[in-house]
Amino acid sequence: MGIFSLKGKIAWITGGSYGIGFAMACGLAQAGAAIVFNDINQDLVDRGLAAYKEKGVEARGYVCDVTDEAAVAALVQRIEQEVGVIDILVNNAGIIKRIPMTEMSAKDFRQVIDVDLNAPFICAKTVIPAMIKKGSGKIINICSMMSELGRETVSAYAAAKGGLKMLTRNIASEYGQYNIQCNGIGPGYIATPQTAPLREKQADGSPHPFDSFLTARTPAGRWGTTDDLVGPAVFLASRASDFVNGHILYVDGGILAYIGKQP
Ligand code: NAP
Ligand code: GCO
Repeated sequence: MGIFSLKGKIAWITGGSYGIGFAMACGLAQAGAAIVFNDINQDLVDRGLAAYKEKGVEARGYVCDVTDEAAVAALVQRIEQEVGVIDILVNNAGIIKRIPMTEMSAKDFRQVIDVDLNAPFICAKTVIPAMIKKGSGKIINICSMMSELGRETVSAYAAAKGGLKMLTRNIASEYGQYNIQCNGIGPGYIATPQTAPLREKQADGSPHPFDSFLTARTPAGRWGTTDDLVGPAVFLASRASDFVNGHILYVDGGILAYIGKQP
């Protein structure tokens, strides 16, 4: 089997009904992995199952709120009974609330931290013991441009994704000795439902100001697509990355390298 083969591996993608998680899961399946995903309600899980089936991917879907530690523990136990030990965890589930910080409630701030940072901690701590017993494991945390940069209205999200970068490095530090690699993928701006508000056409049909700004700020001159994340996910899930640990792989078309076009 090639170094990118995932044949015989079981991959759990959190929040994998659509968007980035769905695309990465399909890529991992194409590389040979068995796919397990969860989402927050049965409707989303059913939507995901139908979408995977349409892609020819035999996925198993479960309802689970990844912020609920007991529910995650029960889900992992069920996956281990019904499918097997999880080899690859992709902490993909995430939310964003775009609110100016001084207008954001502590409740809203905590909710973003809960999903985007506490949940990856919960899921990782739940799968690691079996990975240690198995003698190997891959954890991929979906970070963000906001793991490195700030911008107006995304204080909670940036705090969470910045924390997720350091959680990634700490898991790599603490569990690398057990042949567990924990890395991050930092997508740039990707066209998914989460960023749809930033791409909405204006009333006069002109592009959203952020859309124009972002495209000019990206050397690739375009928004990313979910397919742009598939190769990086397969790489970090495969033995091709067995000596890569604690690394955040930015898939951003060059945004982080670029000062921006002179007006
Ligand atoms: P998305 O379209 O909003 O999908 C996120 C998925 O996670 C949805 O299915 C969502 O379900 C699910 N989810 C949310 N909270 C959950 C919970 N408590 N338990 C279980 N599932 C939950 O987002 P996306 O654009 O695909 O992004 C996926 C990941 O990439 C996120 O971590 C995001 O922060 C990150 N990211 C996105 C971009 C981008 O430009 N799109 C760039 C960098 C990083 P619901 O439909 O119920 O919310
Ligand atoms: C925003 C966007 C970004 C993207 C992504 C960038 O409002 O700035 O939603 O945060 O989701 O995280 O990498």
